[in-house]
Amino acid sequence: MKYADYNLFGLEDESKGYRLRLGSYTGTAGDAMTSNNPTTVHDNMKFSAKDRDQDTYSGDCATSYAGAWWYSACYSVRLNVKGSITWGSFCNGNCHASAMLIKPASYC
Ligand SMILES: [Ca+2]
Repeated sequence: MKYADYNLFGLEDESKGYRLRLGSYTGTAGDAMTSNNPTTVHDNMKFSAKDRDQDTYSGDCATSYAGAWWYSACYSVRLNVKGSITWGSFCNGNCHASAMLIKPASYC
């Protein structure tokens, strides 16, 4: 079992496409959400769904890869795809389960 802990998990509002804003990473799984590669990064991406293509790819990542996510073009992480969980170089479709745990934080 490995983990990735981001000290901030924020989403912008609907008018900004529910853009993801992650804080600093600590963990053992690798920082796969904030890659420097613009084609696979997730931090600072808008949320795309099959009926709402907001990724940076010419095609539609959510349709091509069976699920909504904060796609770029398209991904290095997929946690909500049955039978094909992916997290960077740690697992590529061969992880058995994932969990996202989020707790409220105060802003200043
Ligand atoms: Ca697109």
